Amino acid sequence: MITVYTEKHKLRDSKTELFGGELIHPHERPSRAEYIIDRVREVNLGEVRAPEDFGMEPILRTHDAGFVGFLETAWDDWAAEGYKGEAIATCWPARRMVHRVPNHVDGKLGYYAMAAETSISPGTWEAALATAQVALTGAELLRSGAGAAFALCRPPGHHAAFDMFGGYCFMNNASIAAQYLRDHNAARVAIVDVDFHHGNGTQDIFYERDDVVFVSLHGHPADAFPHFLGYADETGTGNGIGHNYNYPMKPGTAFAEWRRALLDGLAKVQTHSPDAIVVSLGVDTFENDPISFFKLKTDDYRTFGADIARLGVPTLFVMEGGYDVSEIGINTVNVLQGFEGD
Ligand code: 5XA
Ligand code: ZN
Repeated sequence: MITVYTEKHKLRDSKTELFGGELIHPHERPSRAEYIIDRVREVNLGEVRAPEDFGMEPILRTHDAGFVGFLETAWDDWAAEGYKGEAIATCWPARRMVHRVPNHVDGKLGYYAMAAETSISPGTWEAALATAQVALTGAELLRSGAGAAFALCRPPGHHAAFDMFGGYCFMNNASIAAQYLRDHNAARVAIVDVDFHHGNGTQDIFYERDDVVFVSLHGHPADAFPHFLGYADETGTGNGIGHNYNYPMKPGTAFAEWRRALLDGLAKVQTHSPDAIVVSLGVDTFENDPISFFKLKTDDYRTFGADIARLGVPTLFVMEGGYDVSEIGINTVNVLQGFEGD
């Protein structure tokens, strides 16, 4: 399996995450991707390839132009105010307030943020743009006939909605890839999100559509971020009714129960006969993950990689979360090896 990777992810190296009322060293840090690429090389998973440049057009098929323009200039606009720290949203268009885009960067941050833990720092835009190109390059590999590919994306993407960032995510890499596949001869695409957290951004982007099916397994929103989306009764709207499947699960969920949900979700995917599958691959389901509450073990990742392979559909894996950094490489690559039957 080809891995698409660029060192440009290192440009996303924020110093602060708002966590438990403190500004801490972020869980989402460059070493995550380094452990993964090291493991890819260690097991000789396959060629490691640099991304091609697809420009902005395929990104703007998925995200609001005003939002993308905001991300592009947010750090410079913030720095121009003379602020000393990293850019963090501090006020929102909450209930019964007006949803208009303000001029001031403080207002724009609140307008476009869905969570406050994610600071914008120098290099964030460049890294987010580069990782969207990683996802697009992976999608192009599938379009040109590959049975599988791994887009080693960082920063992650699945919380980024049409016009919102947060949850460590800026642009929705998996959705951008899925849209690219739709625009290049895939009539139907399924996105299977196995990250611990609900893929609220992906759900948002495709909620009204019947050409992109979304399946997400995640910590129950009553107990887990993003808290305000991811319930089982969110099944789609308009043409999208019956194309969104959420599997929220409770604290302490172990692999047997998680896998039952996965197999049910994969059976749903099969009923839609997709031409391609995009897997939002987070490994923060791991038993020792510091911010999550499922109990998957290292060998379980191989098992469910094989489960996904049994669908027999071209599959693009797109990296999302996972914060037990020393184990992230082995857990991630176990999925890919399980898929390949190694
Ligand atoms: O998949 N999403 C994540 O791993 C980030 C969660 C951020 C929680 N504040
Ligand atoms: Zn996650």
